Amino acid sequence: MLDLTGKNALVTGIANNRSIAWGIAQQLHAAGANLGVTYLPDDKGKFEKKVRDLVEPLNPSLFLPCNVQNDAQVDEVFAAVKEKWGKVDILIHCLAFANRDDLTGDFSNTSRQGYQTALDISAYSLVTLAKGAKDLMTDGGSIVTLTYLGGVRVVPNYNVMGIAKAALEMNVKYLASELGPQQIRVNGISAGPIRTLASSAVGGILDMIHHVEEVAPLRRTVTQQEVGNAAAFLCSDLSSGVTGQILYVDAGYEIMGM
Ligand code: NAD
Ligand code: 0WE
Repeated sequence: MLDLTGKNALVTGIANNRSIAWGIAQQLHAAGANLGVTYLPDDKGKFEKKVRDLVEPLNPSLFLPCNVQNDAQVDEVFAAVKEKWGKVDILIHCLAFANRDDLTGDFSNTSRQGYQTALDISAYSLVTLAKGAKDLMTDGGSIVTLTYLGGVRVVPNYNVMGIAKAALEMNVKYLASELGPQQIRVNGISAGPIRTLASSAVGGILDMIHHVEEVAPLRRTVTQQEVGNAAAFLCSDLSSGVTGQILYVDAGYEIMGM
């Protein structure tokens, strides 16, 4: 049985009710986990209110601002986790960002600044969050991140995000190797395209979704709930022998060559 009762789970990356992180948070909650939620703060606090109202039914015992580009804010998150929970069992890393201009046109036009931003927010952030979490994972733990096929193969316009996902997937392996002796497992889920705030801002996403619906073995795309179920599995003892892996939750699309 998939049972996460007594587990403390820190979930990053919820922006709205379409977020993959929201799908994951709901499944972790359904499996009995105690939730902590971080959100990206903005000047007007509109984002905070929206996410706070959304997650309220899941009774998170922690609700904290965390811009992963802000080291002090990351430190404050883990200080609060230590004070409130004493230990953490699960870390969900479910965030990415590249400048919009860098997700269209020629990849060779990517600026140094754009490259750094994408890699910093989308890949380095897993390293810094894992560093904060590992000392609090005193009973072992599970770290799960979200990746995409564009980090392994060329997907038109994914551009610098593909390089960030390639780095993220190697972060998974190096972290799994380092943290394994402490019984901390680190895995990634490579999700197929899903309509979310981030993906809907991308030109042509609907065409990509239709392509997957025609070509993927299951002849459809996947849902936030299906990704959430896979995450719950990777966070539970059912996957106790699995670390350093990328699990494709993509309706089978990745196996196809033609
Ligand atoms: P989303 O827009 O709902 O989530 C992205 C999150 O990143 C948001 O909550 C946003 O606040 C957060 N974020 C951005 N910059 C941040 C920063 N500096 N500090 C902290 N948080 C920051 O979109 P999503 O599609 O749910 O994306 C979640 C993850 O899933 C991403 O890693 C994305 O690459 C991955 N993914 C998405 C798809 C898809 O098709 N939607 C497919 C595969 C993988
Ligand atoms: O990882 C992602 C989305 C990542 C993303 C999206 C945006 C749009 C808005 C990162 N940064 C931004 N910045 C913005 O300003 N996906 C896997 C979804 C996605 O994005 C694509 C895709 C797919 C699929 C971009 C191009 C091609 C395909």
